Formats: sequence, C-alpha cells, structure tokens
Amino acid sequence: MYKVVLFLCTMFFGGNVALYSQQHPNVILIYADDLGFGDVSCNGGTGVTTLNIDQLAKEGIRFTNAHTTSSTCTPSRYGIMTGEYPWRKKGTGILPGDAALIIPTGKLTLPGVFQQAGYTTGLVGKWHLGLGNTVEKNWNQEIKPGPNQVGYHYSFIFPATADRVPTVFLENQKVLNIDSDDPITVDYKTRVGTDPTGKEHPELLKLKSDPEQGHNNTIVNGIGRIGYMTGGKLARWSDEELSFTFLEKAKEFIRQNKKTPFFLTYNLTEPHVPRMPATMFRGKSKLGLRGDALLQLDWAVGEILNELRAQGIEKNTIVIFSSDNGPVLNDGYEDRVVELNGAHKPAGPFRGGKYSLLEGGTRVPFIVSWPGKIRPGVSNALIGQIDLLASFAKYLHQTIPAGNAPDSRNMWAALTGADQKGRDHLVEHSGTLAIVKDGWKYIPANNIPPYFKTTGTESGGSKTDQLYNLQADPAEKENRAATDPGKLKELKALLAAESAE
Ligand code: NG6
Ligand code: CA
Repeated sequence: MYKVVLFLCTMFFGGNVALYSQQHPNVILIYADDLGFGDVSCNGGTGVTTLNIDQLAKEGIRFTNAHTTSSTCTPSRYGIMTGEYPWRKKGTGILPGDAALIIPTGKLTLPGVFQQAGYTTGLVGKWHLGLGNTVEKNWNQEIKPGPNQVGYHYSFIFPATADRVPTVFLENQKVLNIDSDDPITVDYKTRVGTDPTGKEHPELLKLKSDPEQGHNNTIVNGIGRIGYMTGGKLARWSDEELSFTFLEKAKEFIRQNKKTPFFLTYNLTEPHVPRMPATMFRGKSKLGLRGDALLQLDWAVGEILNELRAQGIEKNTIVIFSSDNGPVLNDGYEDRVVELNGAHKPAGPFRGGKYSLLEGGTRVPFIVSWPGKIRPGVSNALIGQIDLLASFAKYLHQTIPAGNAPDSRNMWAALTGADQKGRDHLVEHSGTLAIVKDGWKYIPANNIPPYFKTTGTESGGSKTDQLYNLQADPAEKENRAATDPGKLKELKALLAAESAE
C-alpha cells in the first residue's frame, strides 16, 4: 500500500518534496513598528478606522493577550527570530544603524524553520538586527552576514530604523542604486563628509527635531537623522515612498512564489518616526501625521490581502499581523502628534507604551487568519511572539536542536483557536523584567524613573514591588503587593527561576 501511494505521489507531484510543499500553507507575518494595542479599531481604537486590519480580524482570531518580548524594537525582533528572550544575551538593545549582525548564524531561526521545511523565505522591510561582522564596514559592496545567512532566501530591507542612517535600501544585502562615484560612508561617532546636519542647519528641515531627543545629525530628505552618512545620493530613499517600495517588493515576492509554499516577513515602518506618509494619506486622519501613517499602514495591509486574492492563494495563506512594541507619541520630532492626538488611546485600556514595563509596552495587536481553516473569534490566551518559532516547528514537523530557541513554546493549539489559555507564564522586558501568570503580573522593585518626560511614557518604574491583577485591573492601577503576599511570593520565585535558567 505504502509503495502504491508513494508511486502515485511521485507521478502526480514529482516526488515527496513537491507533495509536501503542496500541502502546506503560505505564511505571511506582517509586523508593524510601534503600533499600539489601541491603535487599531478592532481593538477599540477610536482615532482612525483601520478597515483592512479589522477585516483581517473578522476573518481570523483577534488575540487580546499577545506580547512582544520587549517594549522596543531590536530586542523584540531578536526574540521572534531566535526564540530566545533577548535579555539572556548582551548587545540586544536598540541598535545603531551600523551595528554588526546580532542573530547567531549557526542556530535555528523562525525563517530557518520554514526554510528547513522546504519553504521559500523572504524578508521585506525594516531589519534593525545588524549587518556584517563588524561596525566598520564597506557599504558599497555586499555585506555579510545578514538576513540571508539567518534563514531568508531573499531580503529587501532598510538596515535599522527610519530615523537612523544609512537611509538606503539593501536587496540581498547590497545597497540598491549604489554609485561608485559617490561611495557611502556611515559613522555614528564622528561626522563624515560635508552633508549638513540638523544641529547646524535647522532651517533646512521640513520636520523639526525635538531638541530634547537629538535626531539632529545628517539631514536626509529634509529630516535630521541619528548618525552621520555621506555619499550614496542616488541610493537614499525619500520617506514618502518607503511604504510603496516595501509593498511592491512584498507583492513581487508573493507573485513569484505563489506556487511553492512561502514564508514572508513583511516589516512595515509605520507609525515609527519620522512619520512622513505619502501625499495620498496626508491630512486624511484627524490625528495628524501619526494618524495618517496609521491609515497608510492599514492600506498596505489591505493591498497584501488583495494580492493574495488576486493570486488565488488567500485560502492557503496564514496571515499573522502584529507589532514590535507598544506606542509612543513624541519620539524625536516636532510633528504635533501629541497635540493632535485628542481622545485616541494608542495603548487601548493599558498603561504605558513603548519603553515601558507596563502592559502598554508589550501587549500589542495580534491577529492570526487562515480562512476556512481556523474559526474566527477572539482569544485571551497568553501568547508570546517568541512562540511562533516552536509553534511552526511543531506544525511543520521540524526538530529544534538542543540549546536552540530555549524560550519558545509550542502554542499551535492557542494560535489556531483550539486552546484558550496559552502559556503558563511569560516574562516581559524593558530595562528590567516582569512576569505574568494566571492574569497576575509582578514587577520587582527597580530604579527606573516612573515617568519618561521626553516621550511622555509611564515606565512601570517603582522603588517598591508591584503586583497587579490584570483581569480585574488591566490598567495596572491598584498595587496588590501588600494585600496578596502569597501571589507576590509565587511570582517572585517564578521570575527568579526563569531569569536564572
Ligand atoms: C530611540 C530613539 C527613538 C527611536 C528608538 C528606536 C532617541 C532619543 N530616541 O533611541 O527615536 O528611534 O530609539 O525605536 O534617540 S525602535 O522602535 O526601533 O525600538
Ligand atoms: Ca518599534
């Protein structure tokens, strides 16, 4: 019998690999930058209507208790890629734009799981996990190692953040539109070349930098950046086209790979600073530039969903939508976003946001859709983005070598709606650690200032222990450390055990 089946398979699919490939769904991870839980209208956001994201949520499972590992970008992305809590490894904080690659090349990564299972893997968008082996590098030639050495067959990225140099795209780790007569040099310590800086020439800026927050080094496209660069005039992006370029590359990847299973990481740059959306979105929201950027983000999500339909693969594609950390309004530019925000609550019912240990820092929008396969709904299961690695490894029958992805847990049942509980517990991270279990959260006494004035963030910092009952008190207002000593003791011991491992 087995031989007959094998023979038939070979006849129809040209061998086991092809048969295997036909059976598995494509997976797209759409990952926004600094999008808060409450920024999307399906989570109750009132500032803008995110029609396309809401539609995705309607067709899939909208998770209300899903978390990044950390409240900033690099560590969260490190966690999702490696399945290891970033705080276990030094050098995983917010990286400058010239940093070396921090993802180990010899370990199983999230895209590596798919690659191993026979998928074609692609990355389009923000990277922010470093390139090459050293800080000093030649930006005028292929830079290795990078995304293509840690699990992606194809990559089209910008290196760090939209507010950091070099403001260029790299396709398969080579700067696009490089010109040998105008070589690129990047430096984060010393000024290079003669390009004007925001500090010396504020009159050249179309978006003023917040004097408290820097962003006043090399000016590119009328915006002061973090870091210095010279050269590469033809290679520099204009912020207004970022979203279009990434979207087009993501669609191209989908079209080119629609016949084989693919895994695409599509890392959007909205609503991170500088918020400089395309003309067609300007003035479209009542929230100013940040709201306009949210509409642009939602449009890009809709375009991807349209492309899946146009290619006839919408039923065989799992779409996961999330963000790398919580929201922030003032993050370095005088863009009037605080003033225009009105009653909109970017973190939804939660306190804090980006840079914060409170729930607003790591609890982000998280939607999983797989039309026809998973039943639409809402889930309060405790999920870490860090769990995607082990969950897909399990689903695709891939073994995780010992010592790899130590903190990733198989949450396949929760991700597909069969289980409503999710993780037993989860560590949250921003400067220091906190832990969540059974709806309770413990933040150990720490020396972090309770409020970051420049960004207007409640940090979760406190000189005394904090304990919250998140179910009754999602906004972490009533500290129960003194009234629930048993719970405090339990969570203290659990956090000590987790962080000692
Ligand atoms: C901070 C920047 C902020 C943003 C952030 C990275 C200052 C004062 N602030 O250091 O503007 O770029 O880094 O954001 O420089 S993240 O989403 O990539 O983590
Ligand atoms: Ca971010």
